[in-house]
Amino acid sequence: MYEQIQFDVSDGVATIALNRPERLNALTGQMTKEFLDALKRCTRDAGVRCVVITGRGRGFCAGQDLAEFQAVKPPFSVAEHLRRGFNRVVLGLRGLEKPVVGKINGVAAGAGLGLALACDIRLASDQARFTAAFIGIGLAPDTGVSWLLHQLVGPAKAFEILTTGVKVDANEALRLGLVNRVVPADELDAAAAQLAAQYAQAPTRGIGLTKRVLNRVAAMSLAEALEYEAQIQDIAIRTKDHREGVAAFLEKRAPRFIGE
Ligand code: LHQ
Repeated sequence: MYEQIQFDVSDGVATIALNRPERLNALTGQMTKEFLDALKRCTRDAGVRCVVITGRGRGFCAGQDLAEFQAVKPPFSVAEHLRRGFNRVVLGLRGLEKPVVGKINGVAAGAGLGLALACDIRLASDQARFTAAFIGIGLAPDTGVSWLLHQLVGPAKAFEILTTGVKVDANEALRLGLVNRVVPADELDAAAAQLAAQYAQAPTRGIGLTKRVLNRVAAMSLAEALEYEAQIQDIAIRTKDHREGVAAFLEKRAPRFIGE
């Protein structure tokens, strides 16, 4: 069904794998469309309770496919290209009310860095590298990289990463807070599978509402955030998983969350 990504759902975990390994999974128009379609399926399918984003081969994603971009004929609006493509991908990942695990198997560059940073939690192989790459071709950041990087590492480090084009290795990325965990390359599959399985049995609505809160409070005052948390808790308190969690605690047994 897809040609440039692989999409698979099993045991509540959807995996979207970018699949142009010979180009380090550089993003084409077709790949972006396929990715957006797969994300839509993840949103609609209540059986999907965790999404894993990864790349096939030795790269995670090398950003915009520069050969495809070079071949585009004028007149062409890069702003429209971004609005229709990468911006929707980033907003789709952040707006999806399910946990998104970035399984960062290799280099993440340019828009590929944006894709990695738009995931909720990142597990990186010790072979992963992170580079903004935009400045290498004379560009400013896009695909949310300015905003996401600034949030994760602060303004000074973000400026350095964006303007020097430095390649940040996996251990430095861990130190900076760009990734949550680094594992040896041959342990990445198992570590990501374990984390995804844990999320696929977690209170999905509670996680989705947590994402909603985190997305919104960044632009709020403390007083506004307190009020927004109160409103969201009013929703969370009505979920079946909340009732199950409390019941399990009182009955001194493990909870069985169903994602509702
Ligand atoms: C590629 C690419 C690639 C095509 C590796 N395209 N083939 C938005 C809107 C409009 C315009 C532009 O961009 C954007 C957003 C962006 O994403 S801007 C940033 C675009 N990306 C880059 O500038 C990164 C370019 N790639 C690299 O700097 C390196 O390939 C990295 C650092 C990612 C990896 O380096 P290596 O591990 O040394 O691999 P490599 O360079 O040998 O790449 C392997 C192959 O993949 C190679 O092809 P070949 O035929 O020689 O084996 C590359 O040409 C190809 N490839 N990135 N973005």
